[in-house]
Amino acid sequence: MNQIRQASIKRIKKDLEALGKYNSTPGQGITRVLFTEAELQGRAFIKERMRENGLEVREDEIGNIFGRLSGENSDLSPVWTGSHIDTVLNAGMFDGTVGVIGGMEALRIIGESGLKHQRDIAVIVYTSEEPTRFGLGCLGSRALAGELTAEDARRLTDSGSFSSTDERESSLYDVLERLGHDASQISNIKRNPGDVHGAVELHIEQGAVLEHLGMKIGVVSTISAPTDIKIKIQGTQEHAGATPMHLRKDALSAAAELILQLENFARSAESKSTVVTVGKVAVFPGATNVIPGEVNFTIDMRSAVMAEKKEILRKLDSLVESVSAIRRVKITKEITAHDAPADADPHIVSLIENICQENKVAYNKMVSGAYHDSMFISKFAPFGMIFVPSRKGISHHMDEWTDFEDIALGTDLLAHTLFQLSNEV
Ligand code: HGY
Ligand code: MN
Ligand code: MN
Repeated sequence: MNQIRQASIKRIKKDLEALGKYNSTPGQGITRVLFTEAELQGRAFIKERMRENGLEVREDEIGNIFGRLSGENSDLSPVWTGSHIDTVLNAGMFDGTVGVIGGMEALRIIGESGLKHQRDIAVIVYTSEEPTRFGLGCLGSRALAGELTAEDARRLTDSGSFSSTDERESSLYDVLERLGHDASQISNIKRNPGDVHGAVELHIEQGAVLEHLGMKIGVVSTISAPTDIKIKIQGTQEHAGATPMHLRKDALSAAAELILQLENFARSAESKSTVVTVGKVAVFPGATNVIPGEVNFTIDMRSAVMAEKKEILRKLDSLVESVSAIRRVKITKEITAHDAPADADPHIVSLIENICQENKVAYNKMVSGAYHDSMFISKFAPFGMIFVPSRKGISHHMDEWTDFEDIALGTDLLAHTLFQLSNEV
């Protein structure tokens, strides 16, 4: 890589390990849930590091943090990079943080190169990429895309078990106000096409394709998008022994039928990117000798092909109808997110590919099975994503691991891509 100095493995390792210390479940993976003590401390750490790296720091009304490296011509639309520092429960150290720490390092080596770049370049911590606290992901990038309003923020509530101040349920709106933000202004942070010249996110792959291919770099073609559904099944709570089988309205058996059929729908879909998971099931009353009267479960469906998600939703509707009729249970369905897959910008993809080729870095063009903030950034800016490998494909787990050398290589490619984008005038 000419001119721009190589990313420092040592600095990247130090920053990732330091950020990893802000954690509410030490010894059991890393948990940094949105706006809890641990995440607020992680935010403060990143802001401090941004300032130490000579970046101008600001935060918007939903808590997106911007660290800006000024270019020669700040009137031009900027170039963005960034990701998230919030986590799922008992997570690993690299999901999201690689894009924030790597983004900071990329801006640092661009700045230190002394090479002139026209457009400002910003590294961003997007608020709440994970749905952990409020049940909906990508809150900060969704708001930037104009798809999250102050009203939505009032409607989104947590279970009350995340705020250190009191145990009652809080809305995103309340929490933002308590942090000193003017949550009524959320709708004003919306960006429009043309406001951002291009955005590139560095992220771990969270799957095992790169490792399987023996490659260190992935170039994302499309981001699979989630469709999240809540299912409630109401049967009849009765005695497990005295109730004859033909009279039962067993909510859990009905749920089991739906869940297995959903798996078949995904297995028989055309695209390999179409997947379905039921990750949360709550059974009431949850006693050994009582027929479950009520079951609530969540469906997390993903695909790079919107038509396949729509087809599975159609099949689910007719399955719900038949299971509720045959088992005489009431089944209600609430779709809480139905996002469209996002295609990476062909120009940015070829920019990243050219830089890989010039530097003889083997790469794999691939679909991202996980969703990312770039999915919403794509609504107003052309985007690209660079993947680095996840060991054994493990992610959303304390054993998540990516070699620091691989992160530094991804950072070098990111720096060159951002630098070239910032000189497109
Ligand atoms: O679930 C996802 O794809 C992301 O990690 N939130
Ligand atoms: Mn994640
Ligand atoms: Mn992530």
